Amino acid sequence: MAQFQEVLKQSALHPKPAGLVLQYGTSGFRTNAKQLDHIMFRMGLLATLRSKKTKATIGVMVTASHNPEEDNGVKLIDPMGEMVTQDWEEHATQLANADQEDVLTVLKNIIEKEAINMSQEANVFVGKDTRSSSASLSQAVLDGVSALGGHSKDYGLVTTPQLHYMVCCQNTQGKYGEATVEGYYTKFCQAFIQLTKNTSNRTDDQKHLCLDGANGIGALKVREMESHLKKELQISLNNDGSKGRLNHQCGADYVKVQQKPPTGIKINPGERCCSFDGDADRIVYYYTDSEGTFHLLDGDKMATLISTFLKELLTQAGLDLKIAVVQTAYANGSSTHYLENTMKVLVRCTKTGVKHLHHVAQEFDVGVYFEANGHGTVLFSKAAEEKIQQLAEDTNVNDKRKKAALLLRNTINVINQTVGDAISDMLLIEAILAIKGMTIQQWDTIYTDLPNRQLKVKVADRRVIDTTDAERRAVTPAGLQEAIDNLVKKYRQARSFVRPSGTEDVVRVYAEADTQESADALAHEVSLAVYRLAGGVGDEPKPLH
Ligand code: G16
Repeated sequence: MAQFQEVLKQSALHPKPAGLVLQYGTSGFRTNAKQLDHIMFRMGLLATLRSKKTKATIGVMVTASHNPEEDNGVKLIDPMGEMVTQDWEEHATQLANADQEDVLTVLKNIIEKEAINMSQEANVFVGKDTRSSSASLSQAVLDGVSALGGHSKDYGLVTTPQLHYMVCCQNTQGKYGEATVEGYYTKFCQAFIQLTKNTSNRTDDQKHLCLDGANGIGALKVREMESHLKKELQISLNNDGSKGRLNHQCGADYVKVQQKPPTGIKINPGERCCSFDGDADRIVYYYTDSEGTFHLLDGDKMATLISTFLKELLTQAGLDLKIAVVQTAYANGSSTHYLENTMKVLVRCTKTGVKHLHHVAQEFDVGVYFEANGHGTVLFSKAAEEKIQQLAEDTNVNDKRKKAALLLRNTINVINQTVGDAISDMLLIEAILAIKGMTIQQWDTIYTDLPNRQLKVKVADRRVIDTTDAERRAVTPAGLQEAIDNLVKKYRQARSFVRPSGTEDVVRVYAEADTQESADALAHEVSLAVYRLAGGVGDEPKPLH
């Protein structure tokens, strides 16, 4: 076939470095940008096949999100805007690692296995973040699409959730919104303005938000969006990319892991602030109090605020819909305890990666899912949306129920249900705080986090660590889980687990306990156990204090 000849020809222009093996990780391939050209070309090929198979538009986002500037990566987006399915992740890994001369064979195997009709049209949307490597890497994706005769649309610089939104809009014939960045701003900002319009006593302080854009794409897009907010939200934008480096001592990951404010930002006591990550799919909030103490409100606090708000509205609306919160092992023990015991909400735990949380959240009428790192959103089942819509239009219900239904309807419209989205989450949180007349300090006191610490350990091959029970227990290497269990016993209210990262070449260590000193000591001791039992490289981990 002429198409295959073209693939062969083009593939030779995007050669794979000899011996390089990469796995499809937590959210696609991710490593130093210099090693990714062939991966991008091949993901262009794969997205074209996926489009032919699903008879729908597929998305390819070039970004390494929270990783350092010199890394890059790729995320594949399925027709409804969700992450690509797990069986296609396997195809992706095979295609990515095929030797140059085997690319066609692997491609043909996928075509045969998936019974793809090669005469079916294909359509692929491509987007990229602000990394300097993203321009040529996204061109490699476009080359892959055209080599197989697919159509593509290059959205250029967009946030990851914006591209998810575009794909969903395109495949639902505009029912979810218009597949343009303007359409995105219009949809979410209008819903925000509707939600906040009757919050009459909102002060200027409440309308003002300090934002750290991580020197990335989120900053550019917030600038673009500002006029749509009609001054109902006034954002002071810091780390907008004009000076600092992407994710360097700033951004949601830095703030969450380091538990301190980003550099390049002056925070007044009590001021409400938030940070986006490098591709604006994560957000965390924070403030400093009058004594200068830093307070972090992470994904768990957001999940709690949002689920409380939704539960109250559902009760007021008299709608019997099942709501659940989906978390990962990183969720602070206090948040799970509060949700289960005070809020009486069903809580489920999954492996790290929004792709896992998203699927579990789909099992409920209203599924609120958040990773502690600030990656999350809310999913409403079709039936739940219909019930809310019917009630909002019903002329025979009392004012209280009607008001709740209208608020719920606008809440649905402010949420990007395709994936966790820092911009949409920010608008949702700001609207909830405005409606509840709540300050960030009041939100913070809903429950008190258990002190915790996250560390990274470098090992020769992080795949020697295998986990079970939603990553809460290590199965290999031998003796590691036993060592962790013994260390945890030394501390009060303690918990710890380890897992190989799916986005960085490290093992992540998490520990929590009744005091910060204990959490730090436990995290360090568990890091040492990982270093010794899982083949640590470089210097032994040092104590934090
Ligand atoms: C990605 C995933 C998140 C995950 C994070 C860290 O985020 O989308 O679900 O929590 O990686 O994963 P890991 O601990 O496996 O490195 P992002 O924002 O970097 O795309």
